[in-house]
Amino acid sequence: MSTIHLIGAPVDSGKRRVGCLMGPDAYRSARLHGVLEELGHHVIDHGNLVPDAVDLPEHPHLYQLARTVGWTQALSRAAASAAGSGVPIFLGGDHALSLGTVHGVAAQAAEAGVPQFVLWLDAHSDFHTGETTESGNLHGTPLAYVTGRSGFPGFPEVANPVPETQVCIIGLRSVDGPEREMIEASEVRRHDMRDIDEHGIAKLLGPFLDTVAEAGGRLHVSLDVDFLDPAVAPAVGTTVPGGATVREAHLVMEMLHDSGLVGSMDLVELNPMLDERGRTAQLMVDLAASAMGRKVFDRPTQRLL
Ligand code: B3U
Ligand code: MN
Ligand code: MN
Repeated sequence: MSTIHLIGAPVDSGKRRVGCLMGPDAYRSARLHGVLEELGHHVIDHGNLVPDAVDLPEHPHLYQLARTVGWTQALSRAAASAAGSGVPIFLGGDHALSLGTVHGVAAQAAEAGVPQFVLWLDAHSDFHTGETTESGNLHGTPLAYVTGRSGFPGFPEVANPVPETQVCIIGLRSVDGPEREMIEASEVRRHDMRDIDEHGIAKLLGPFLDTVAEAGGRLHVSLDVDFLDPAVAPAVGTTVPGGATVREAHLVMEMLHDSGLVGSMDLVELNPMLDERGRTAQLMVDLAASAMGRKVFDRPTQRLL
């Protein structure tokens, strides 16, 4: 059994459409704390973080740069301290929060002498830099930042970049042109929906988990709501049809639990304004429960909020 730190990260600065700031309370309303306790874990809810106050001039292209830098600083500190004493689960908030969480867990891993790996479950590759992003939305950039790319003015230095070979993205089906060029030239492992359809998701995830285990590594899992098909997870601003099924997502979570490798996790991009009777929040909580050890026969029948 583990100590689990629930850390609210109501980040809403990574894109224009607001609502993700309500995510942490939606997870609480869907009983995340109690569900994890019922699995035998020691669960501590640290409440919601606030961003550092950062004095940066408005950037001509990058939306809410100062606020996102402030979040990155605060989240990196919180992640580094929680990763040393249990499994932090970050309740988002949009995906810009991973600029900070991965920065922080990677710093703590480096200090502990453990290789840090990252599993990115997402329709998007989030591999833009501050220079390539067309939208200016920083939620589309965290993987480029934490792997050590340049083009992030005002952000903390990345002293412990995650090596590209230690990153795996699963679920891809929306990648912008410049991102595609960068990711194709990179050593990041990536699997799109076609790979899932042709091979089955277990065959994609299994070898990555083997690599983490062989390296004696620790895994950070970043779960974007849009990894899932919008038909089952409508509460997200950037819906992309053709996503993972409930079954595929649970299987991933169960394999993650069985591996014993998960050191930290982000639940991101839930926008409760767009939800239908809490079903997306509920599904995300159920997935987190599977990742923390709930078995298929223990899953409750669907209870809508
Ligand atoms: N690649 C686009 C869209 C996007 C990325 N992440 C999300 N949407 N959620 C961008 O704006 O960078
Ligand atoms: Mn994302
Ligand atoms: Mn996404």
